[in-house]
Amino acid sequence: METKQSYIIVFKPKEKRADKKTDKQEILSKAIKSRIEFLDAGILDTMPRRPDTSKIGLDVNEYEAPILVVPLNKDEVSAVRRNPNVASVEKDAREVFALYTVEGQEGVTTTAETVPWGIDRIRAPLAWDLTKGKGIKVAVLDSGIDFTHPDIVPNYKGGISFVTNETSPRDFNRHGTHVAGTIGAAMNDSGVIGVAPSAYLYAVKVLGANGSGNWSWLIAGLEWCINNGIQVINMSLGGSSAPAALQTMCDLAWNRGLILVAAAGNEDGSDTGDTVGYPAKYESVIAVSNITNANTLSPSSSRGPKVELCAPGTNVLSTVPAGGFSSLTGTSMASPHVAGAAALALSTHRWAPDELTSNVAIRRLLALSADNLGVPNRDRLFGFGRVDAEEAAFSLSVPSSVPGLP
Ligand SMILES: [Ca+2]
Ligand SMILES: [Ca+2]
Repeated sequence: METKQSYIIVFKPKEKRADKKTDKQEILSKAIKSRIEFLDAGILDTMPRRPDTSKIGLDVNEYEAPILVVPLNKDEVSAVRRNPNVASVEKDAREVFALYTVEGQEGVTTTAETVPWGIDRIRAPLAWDLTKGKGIKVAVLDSGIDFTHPDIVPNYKGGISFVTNETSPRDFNRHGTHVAGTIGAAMNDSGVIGVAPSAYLYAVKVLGANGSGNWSWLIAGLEWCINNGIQVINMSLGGSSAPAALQTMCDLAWNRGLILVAAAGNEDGSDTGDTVGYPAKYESVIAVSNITNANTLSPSSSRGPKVELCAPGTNVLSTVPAGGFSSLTGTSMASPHVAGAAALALSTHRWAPDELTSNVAIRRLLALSADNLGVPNRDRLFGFGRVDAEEAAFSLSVPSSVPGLP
């Protein structure tokens, strides 16, 4: 039997299809002259097992993002590519990676509750009198979260896994738990404290135990966020290239009002080059670079014109599974500082008029309140500057436009 591989098919919007009447699953089975069994990505949480998309199809059923993930052989790929209803056919691949580089200090013990240096540096504690982010829904698209960790338990509100063979959103790596702790480790007299210590945390597992994931899992995870009332998405992950389908889904989430924050990548590069990866590079996503305790760019951080903000990402202390704590380094550790700041800003503005509470407004607030580093104004190392959680939370006005931002 000819080997099949998983492909991601994006269909043209229904009004632009040659065949406007026929459903996309139907269009596909006509094109390849066989039937494929599909699972609906939106009802996966009721399934006992995760789908293996090398064997079974996955239907991402969004009107603005009609996507199927299906196992196809070479002839079938050619047939689908020729179909006038189809916008793109791209190989799914396990090319999404957790973006931490240096192995930091493991097994750190905290004697009293500790405020990690990055939380202080972005001035989050100064916002806590006014808000701790309670009720703001933040999704960690990652390797899962250890929801039994004492610093996570108070804020964990649920999750889902899109990883084949890993039904539970529990973290079997440690990356996701570390990222979650930076966003929202609880204020509970022990362990550490996150940027938004009362934010609601959701584990959307799109990376397996080894820290890598398929593009299709990330796409399905984004759809879950759109349909489950998530307000802020943190993606401490990515790759150096990505299928167009990922942009389709990020853009849809942004257009539905979600704030998307992602690690710029750990590709270093020259200060004039562009090494920002995907999804960070999309216009719909806030790309975050990694600074050290000395407010310099980490040598390992990606840089480029799409870097929007920078945040502490070097020797970041946070939670790891089994009730532990570790220091890790990478843009993976920087991104959740910005996601947490977004949660605080959303929280303080929640009763304000729409022009202050939309994702567009919060994004502008984060950029304008950032503390400049490097040369004046936006640059390709630090973006608009180091995120300032206090100022973003307290700002009362948002300009009608910011150059370079939506
Ligand atoms: Ca704590
Ligand atoms: Ca600057």
